[in-house]
Amino acid sequence: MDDSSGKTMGNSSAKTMGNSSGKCMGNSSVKTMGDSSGRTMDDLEEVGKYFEQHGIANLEEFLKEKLERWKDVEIKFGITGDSGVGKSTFINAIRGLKVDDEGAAVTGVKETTRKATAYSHPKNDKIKFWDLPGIGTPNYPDLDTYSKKVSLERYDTFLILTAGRFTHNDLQLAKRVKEMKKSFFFVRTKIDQDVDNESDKNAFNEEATLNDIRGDCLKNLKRSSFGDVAVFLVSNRKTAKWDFARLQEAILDVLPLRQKQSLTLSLTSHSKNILKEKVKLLRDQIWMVAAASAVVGAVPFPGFSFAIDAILLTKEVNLYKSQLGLPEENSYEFRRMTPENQDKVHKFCMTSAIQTTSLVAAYTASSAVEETARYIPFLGSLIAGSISFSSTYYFLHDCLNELEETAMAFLDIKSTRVVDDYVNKVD
Ligand SMILES: Nc1nc2c(ncn2[C@@H]2O[C@H](COP(=O)(O)OP(=O)(O)O)[C@@H](O)[C@H]2O)c(=O)[nH]1
Ligand SMILES: [Mg+2]
Repeated sequence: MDDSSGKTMGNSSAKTMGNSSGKCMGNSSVKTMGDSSGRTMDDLEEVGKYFEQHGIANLEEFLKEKLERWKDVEIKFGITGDSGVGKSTFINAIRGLKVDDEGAAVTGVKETTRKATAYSHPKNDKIKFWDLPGIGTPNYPDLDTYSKKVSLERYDTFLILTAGRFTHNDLQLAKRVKEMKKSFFFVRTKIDQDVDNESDKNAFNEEATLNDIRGDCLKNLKRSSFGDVAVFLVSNRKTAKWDFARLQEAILDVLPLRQKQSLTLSLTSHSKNILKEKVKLLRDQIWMVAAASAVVGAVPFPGFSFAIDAILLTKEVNLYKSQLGLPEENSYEFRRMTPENQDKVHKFCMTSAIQTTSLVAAYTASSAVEETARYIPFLGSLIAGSISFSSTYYFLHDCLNELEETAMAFLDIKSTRVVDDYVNKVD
């Protein structure tokens, strides 16, 4: 891990130490999650060049392909730690799977000598979580053998898991990873069990318990000169609590921009920070969707003064809903939303081309053409100046804003429910 990622991890952890829910997890990672405007400029220039060379022909295809490109970025995670610490369960949790879901990693199996196994992310098979053997297992007498056998250099980021103290071998491994200038994270699992065990005591104080565990881990790491790193206290069973979401955010922070984008859009939103990050990425691509849609605008719809690619827009709005974790209409989760939020989701339920066009039509009167004018140098006045482009652009902006608000409210309900369930159990 390089210095900057170490600092990010250290800072964010210090601020949120002992907090017990996703709600209190601080804003630090939003700031450090990187600015994607550089990416937008790169994309704009690339599209501009294409437009210059090829004109409008095939621009729509080109943009659509670009919109899908995040799925092609590969990321490999090495998940290591002794048998039974919760590697397989963690992999399932970060993939958003329950242990009995199809394709979930098998958990609770005693294995001492085994090979590395890869699990793909369910939303993106380019993202792989490699369940690595713990370095202490008999097949790997020393670090060199281990590094060679599991091919350490193949992975982008490592997670070193323990359910107690980090072993000498864990720490050796972290040092090696650091030498390779790769990032790693120390993760202490099964926090729910620790809290449960302590909760029987009269003087139970969750924050004090967490501080004790964290303090103990840090002491353990300090002895091996890992003074300023963070330890993430997680429960793979209660991902809405403690540091699980913050760990996801910290992982995003250390990835290069493209990988970060890819992983962000593949993750389940366990926290508002991740949700915000998703919205930012989706917002950054609105101009591409609007341009692709406007290119189609050759044949206007009867009764409308503009033409759009309704299928593309419907797909984009559905992507917003699924990315932001909004439930399908009529699902059990949907019925648990407030009527106002249900209405907001329903408003953007576009089942026919004419319905989509009508929704977008409401934005044709928008006078804020100035904002979209900044795309003219790249997309040309033909597209960027068109009524189809600006209407679609503003329509998607508003749609994303409203869905974001709804998703935030929905996330609140969900995390309150998790905390309530937990409190009821502890009581
Ligand atoms: N309470 C609790 N149990 C966990 C957690 N993580 C894993 N487990 C349980 O610990 C056992 C071993 O987990 P597993 O993922 O198979 O460990 P692995 O050998 O490192 O892959 C299983 O029974 C899991 O259900 C956790 O965070 N909290
Ligand atoms: Mg396992």
